[in-house]
Amino acid sequence: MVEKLLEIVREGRIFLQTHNYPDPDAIASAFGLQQLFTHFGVQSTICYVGAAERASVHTAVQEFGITIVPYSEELGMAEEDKIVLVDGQKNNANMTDLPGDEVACIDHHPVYHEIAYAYSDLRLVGACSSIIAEYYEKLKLPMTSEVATMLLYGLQVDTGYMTRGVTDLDLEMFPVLYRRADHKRLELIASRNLEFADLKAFGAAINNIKIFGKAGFVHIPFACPDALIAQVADFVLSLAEVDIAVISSSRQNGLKFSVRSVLSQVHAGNLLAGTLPPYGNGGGHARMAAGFITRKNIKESGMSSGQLLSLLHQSMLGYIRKHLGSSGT
Ligand SMILES: [Mn+2]
Repeated sequence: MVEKLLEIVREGRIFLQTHNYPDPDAIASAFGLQQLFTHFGVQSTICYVGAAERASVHTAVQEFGITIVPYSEELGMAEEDKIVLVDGQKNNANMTDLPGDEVACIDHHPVYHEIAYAYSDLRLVGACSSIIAEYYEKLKLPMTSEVATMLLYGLQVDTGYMTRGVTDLDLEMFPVLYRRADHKRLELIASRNLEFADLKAFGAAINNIKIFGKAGFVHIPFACPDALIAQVADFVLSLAEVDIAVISSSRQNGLKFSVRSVLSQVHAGNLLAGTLPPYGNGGGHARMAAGFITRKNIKESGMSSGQLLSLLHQSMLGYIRKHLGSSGT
């Protein structure tokens, strides 16, 4: 019950930590929760690691005056400070371990590391925004148009405009948010989800794509933020020939993966969880997943990142073929 969470945050310094490189759902959930807390006189700081440089997030943050603080030592976060994790979980590759105490976790991703939080609300729903929206309903709190618009945006982005991973909770929260949202502002934010510089990544995708049966593999030979890789993955998936998209991007600290699947036989999360170890790890939903291999692990593999990548593509293809049966690729 959310009442328990309110009890936990009543005392101490409260941080709402989103996953690294927060996306619209992460920002919306943190913002919604921050505003919910203020109804009970609880002040909190939204923080994250990485950058929130994406246009989609940037425009929303500016439009609604949301204060999000990139983590730095200047925040003076201490061990006794309380962290509420939002849209991600402790020990995930995309959730940096900050000095504070992770007392709570609200997330919609599968659980890969069992952690005992004082409060946890982990549900496999389409968006974390839906969980936060339900808190307002349960507590019978008024929701501002800013919060409703952001939560609706988060719900729409994470579910591909209600086309993937949609659960009953998402369906229940959609009209609640829809009626309260400011659709003019939502349209403005949603219309700015790409930047000129992003076209380079789409260009690389167009030049480098390899298609085997229903699977499309793209390697982007430079660093891309998570959200951009996800957008490239959606773009590749939109090809008529492709039902499973595997995108990777070379980063200074390793290799980042994003997978999309519209085939029920191929679970995107299991595909990464089943092929990246022992070099790296990954996981996620049936329809979308992410993974990472550190630079250190690439080195220890004794292979170049190109060699490792083609090995992984082979094993992913093997995995896909096995799960599609002979009718597949
Ligand atoms: Mn999310």
